[in-house]
Amino acid sequence: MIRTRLKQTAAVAALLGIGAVVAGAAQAESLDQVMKRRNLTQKDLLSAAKTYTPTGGRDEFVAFSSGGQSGQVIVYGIPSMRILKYIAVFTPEPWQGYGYDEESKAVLAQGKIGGRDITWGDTHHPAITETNGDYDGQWLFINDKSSPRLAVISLHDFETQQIVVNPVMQSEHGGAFVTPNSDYVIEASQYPAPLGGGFAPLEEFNEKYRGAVTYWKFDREAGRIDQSKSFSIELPPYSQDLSDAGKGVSDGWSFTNSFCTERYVGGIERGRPPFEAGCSANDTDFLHVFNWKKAEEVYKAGKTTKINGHDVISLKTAVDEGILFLIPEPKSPHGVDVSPDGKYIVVGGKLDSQVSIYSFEKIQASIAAKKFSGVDAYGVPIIDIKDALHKQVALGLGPLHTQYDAKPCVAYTSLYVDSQVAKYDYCEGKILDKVSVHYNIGHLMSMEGDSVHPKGKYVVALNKLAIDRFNPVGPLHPQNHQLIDVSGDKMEVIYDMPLPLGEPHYSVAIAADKLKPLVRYKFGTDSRTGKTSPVATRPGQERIERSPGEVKVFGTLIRSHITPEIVEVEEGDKVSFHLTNTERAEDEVHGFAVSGHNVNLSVEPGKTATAAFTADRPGVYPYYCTEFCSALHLEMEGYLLVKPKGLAQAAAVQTAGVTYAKGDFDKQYKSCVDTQAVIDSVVGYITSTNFKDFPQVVSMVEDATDQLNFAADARKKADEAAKKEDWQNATLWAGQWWQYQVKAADIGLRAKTFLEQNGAKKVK
Ligand code: RUQ
Ligand code: CUA
Repeated sequence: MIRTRLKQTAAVAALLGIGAVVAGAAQAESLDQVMKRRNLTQKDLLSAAKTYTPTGGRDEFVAFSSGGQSGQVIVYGIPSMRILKYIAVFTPEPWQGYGYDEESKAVLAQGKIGGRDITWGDTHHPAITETNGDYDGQWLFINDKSSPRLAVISLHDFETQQIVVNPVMQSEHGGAFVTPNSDYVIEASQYPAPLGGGFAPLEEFNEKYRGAVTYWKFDREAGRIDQSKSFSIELPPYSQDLSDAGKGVSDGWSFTNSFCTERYVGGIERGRPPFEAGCSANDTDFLHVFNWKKAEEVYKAGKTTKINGHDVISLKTAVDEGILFLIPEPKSPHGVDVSPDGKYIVVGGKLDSQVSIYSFEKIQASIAAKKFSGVDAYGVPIIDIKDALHKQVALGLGPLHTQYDAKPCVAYTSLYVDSQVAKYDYCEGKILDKVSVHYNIGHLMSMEGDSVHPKGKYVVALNKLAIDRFNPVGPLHPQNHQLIDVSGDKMEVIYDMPLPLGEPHYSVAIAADKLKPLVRYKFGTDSRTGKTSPVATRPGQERIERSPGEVKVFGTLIRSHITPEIVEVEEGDKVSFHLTNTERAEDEVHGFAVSGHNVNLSVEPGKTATAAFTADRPGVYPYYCTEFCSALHLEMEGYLLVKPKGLAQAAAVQTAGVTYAKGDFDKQYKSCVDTQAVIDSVVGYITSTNFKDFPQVVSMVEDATDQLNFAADARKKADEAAKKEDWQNATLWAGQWWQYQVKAADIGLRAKTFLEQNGAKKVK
């Protein structure tokens, strides 16, 4: 039966916050009592105060962390360390509809290798686009180490828009690293293999196996990597590792280090000592120094070989043209990080106790004087380490990665074996401080720490093991990101954040105010192309198009209904639902799930997304909205009816079992009129303020106005039915009128609260 008027008025009153008084709470605990009960020290309180972010508060920095084997990117705030989002990149993720709607399936399909779906990725190194060496907050890149690929993520909507497969490598690690204006995204291979794929026996390792470095051209206007303007350089079969682009004085150059320059091939089962023994036998490996500007000229001059349609500068050409040089670097090197001014290149050695700091000026002097100590087995000139080193600093065991501080000459290096972060002066070669972390730190991240203007303040330790830091959750432990306050002379660990999603490798943090993400999409946007979708549908234009064997549904989503609500197809039909969210209200996302068909969409305001499948099993399949979007979210539902092939036309849709009389209509009508009075008072309050100075409120008012227009329309239908004494439809339409009123009241209240909390002024 229809709700009583009393119930309805109470519901609206509750919405408007005119509720009963809550019973008095127990006496609040004092700070001292809480400290005693939870065994906290003054230092703990200080850490809490440095990281605690009160409700509604925002973070100063936003971090983008690799999600490791999850194939995603993790976004969190600093200093609160609150996780804000997982961006689906290489792996399907149903909440975002990624891999479930046709638009994102097209992005994932770009990442197929040899026609095979690769439904995960091993993400390692994110990079934010730079303008003159500063983060600009527009785009994010991340690599997949396992299947050499690179993804482009838009920071306008935090969605993955492109995946490119490396055409020559079989694995990679040294990506993604950007040049100071993001003209190129660097990706270096890891384990050598024949370039472009294909088989070669391990006996021909030295002749047929190769490494490579790819310079992916980034087209800023298009927001896409332009594969036709990208090129690679063939490299010796060393295991190339991390990379970094030069900046400032070293702009135009890039650096990639390596391990296993022994070119050792293991094979325990063949009676050979393992890779790890043979690959760490030498005292030094090679830092690769590239003149990429020169390489770009050589590529543009056409001095390349095509491999899989991709331009590759051969090793011989690279040597002849002065593009590639090698410098020894000690003991299983790992990270290579160029200083903010571009003058120094810091290399860590996993089996070393010191970092090696190379001077770009000295490297250039050796190259200019052609002062080489010899060539490697492939004829690449080698610069003597003594001629290139600025300093070596003994920091501790297992230095890996380096990040920079806002203060000149100050750097932080992770010490994997010692489980410490070392802070030091790399100009003078002096240790300044050390702090213990938990445990076995890999990368570390300072704020904008690989740009030309690092911001200091915080360093995050990205630890490889958590061991005893958190409540046990089984043998697979969470990862541990530890926040370190580096604003004073002594570094202090102030927060432990467990990360339950893959092993994060590198991460980058940007000042939050540089990010300008969208609140809603322009009407009908295909978020994966960033363009207006050809299947976007305006309200009132909803339709079902049929052709033999195919049914296309052009629908809309708005609180709290899916249009159309009933879709009938025949067994075997190819069905596609093209759904547009017509909301303008912030955060009013609708989902769309169809029982038994592996369909879930996330349709944010303005977005158009498509679910497509073959209706191959006759049956009745409810579909519904999967986001709790409104009070009648559960009623945001519909039916997909899949008729057995050849079944005669079904009868028209029956109405529900309840019948309504004039009394029901009158009750409902009265309730709507009462509700209108409440709405009018809220509207009166809002319009009496300077609400136009608050863009958020303006958009809420627009949305409420929409809802009230819908309400007026439903009221008209109720009136018309009442005139014909069709009490059934009159009552139902009056009920719908009330639904729209409730939505308007809900938004009105949100606007009112916002105005009250943000100091709106009375203007009339
Ligand atoms: S990795 S722990 Cu960057 Cu892939 Cu060093
Ligand atoms: Cu839309 Cu729930």
